[in-house]
Amino acid sequence: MAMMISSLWQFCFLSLALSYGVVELQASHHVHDNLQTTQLTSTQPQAKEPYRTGYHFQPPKNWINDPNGPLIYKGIYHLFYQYNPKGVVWGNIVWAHSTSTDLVNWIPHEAAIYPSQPFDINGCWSGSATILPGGKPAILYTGINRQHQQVQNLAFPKNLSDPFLSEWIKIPQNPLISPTLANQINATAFRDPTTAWLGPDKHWRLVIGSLRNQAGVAYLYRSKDFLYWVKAKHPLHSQKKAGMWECPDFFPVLKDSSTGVGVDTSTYGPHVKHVFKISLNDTRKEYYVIGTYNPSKDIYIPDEGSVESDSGLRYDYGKFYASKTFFDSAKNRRILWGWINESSNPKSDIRKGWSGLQAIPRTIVLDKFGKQLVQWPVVELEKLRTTEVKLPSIVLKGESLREVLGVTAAQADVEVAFEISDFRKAEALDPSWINPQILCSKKGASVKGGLGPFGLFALASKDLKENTAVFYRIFKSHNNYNKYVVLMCSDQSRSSLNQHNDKTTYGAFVNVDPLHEKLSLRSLIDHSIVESFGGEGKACITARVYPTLAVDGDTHLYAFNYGSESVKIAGSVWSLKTAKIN
Ligand code: DQQ
Repeated sequence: MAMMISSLWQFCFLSLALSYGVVELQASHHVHDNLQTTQLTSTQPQAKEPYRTGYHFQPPKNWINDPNGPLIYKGIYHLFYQYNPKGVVWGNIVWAHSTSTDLVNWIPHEAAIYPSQPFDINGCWSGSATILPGGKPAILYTGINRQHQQVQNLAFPKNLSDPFLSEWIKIPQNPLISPTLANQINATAFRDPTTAWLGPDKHWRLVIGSLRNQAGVAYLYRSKDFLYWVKAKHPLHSQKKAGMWECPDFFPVLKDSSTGVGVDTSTYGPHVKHVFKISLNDTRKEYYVIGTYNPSKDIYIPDEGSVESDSGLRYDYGKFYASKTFFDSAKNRRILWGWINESSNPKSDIRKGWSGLQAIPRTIVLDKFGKQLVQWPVVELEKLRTTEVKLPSIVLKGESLREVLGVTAAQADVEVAFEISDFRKAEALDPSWINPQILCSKKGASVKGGLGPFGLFALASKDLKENTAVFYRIFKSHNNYNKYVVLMCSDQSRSSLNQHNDKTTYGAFVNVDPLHEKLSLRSLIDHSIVESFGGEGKACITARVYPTLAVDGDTHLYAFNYGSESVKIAGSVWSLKTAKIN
């Protein structure tokens, strides 16, 4: 039953402490040869392990990374993912497999694709699913062959009447696409085929990520029959000095986003734009561009100003990598999956027995101005909501803090909006502050301002010694004083008393006009994850944290305003049930 909590708001003032510096670690799948078969001796999941999540996708134990080949078949959602069956660090990679009817609760199956043939004996790496005309699913994936070359292989379900698609057969013609001397493709940088799409000539196309002379490259291949693939003369896209492009994704989005509907990958025409996304191996960041695709000529042109470099758009400005979308034909929506990797070292991963999770699947559409994408957790997640604590509209005075009581603060869904009525105290944005992450690191949650910081202390200990702060600051634009720039930050510097983790602070500018719009914030809090959606999904930041005090029942949630100007806050917080996952 919903519970009014105005009486439950607790009020106090806080004195502010120092800001913290940035520590940027490259947390990714490094190769630890000596640890690849190291796992807990117990076959059971670590039931009491405090960092296990309640509703994020993860197997009971071991290493996971990229989401692979998501699809829907006969009403069942399938998620495959990179998995090490023998250990807690990356290695021995297979396609593990789980299914769901609601994208929230998942049941495990045997690995769908695992090394067994000369063309994938050293690993079954990432790839995608394509639903062929007639509804038959096909999986294209990268195999690491005997010579340690990256080649592209095809597999089909063994039994199409099995909605769980439990067994997959690799076709005897594999590998279908190989690096050769003639095509001058780097054999150790040629991977992660996309979902294929049909062009107007009824020929299939797909893209494979690569590296050529330090440039990131998305090689385009065409095929009449899905078996014999020919490399196109020109890549679909490339970028100088970008380094290896992993896990490319290429898909259409409707220009008119008002219905929230998505479209099949083989859709083109004047009513759609095309999104091209890459995962940058060198920085472990993802960027996407929005542009126009001419399927007759296979030319893709990003819109003016749409770049896949440092100033480019990202799905998520925190921990989120190797992502992939698929078209959910049952509900006409495009869904995005992404891998959240750990911020801890292999030693602690071995201790906890697992490493890596998938972010909550998100619907993804073009924003109404056509300049960026907007993401939102799939609506099915809301069925985990239990107790609702309504936050009636109240004014958070400057330098104040209020606790939200009556929810399970370690496992919650927060939806709030902030309103500002007086903008005079907004600080001017220095023209040199172009990098939001650096700005958030300089101006962490404890640095007082005019308009902001205001937001949430999630996964907080009672005394706030530990907290993951998700907040906004509003600046006056330096070139137009009637305009305001909204900065969203996720400050992990105090997320844990344990000093051995990556506590990088993340940041993003959010394209919201706070003069005329409410500034919303949704945060999915799940023990060791805070996945936040700012400006109704215009900027997302995922934090991976390991509190030592703010664990389970000792976890607290606060709303705060450390700016000198008051802000209004209103919304709801729900306790979330635990999903049945694997
Ligand atoms: N992970 C896979 C590769 C991909 C990388 C190997 C991205 O196929 O390029 O596990 O995280």
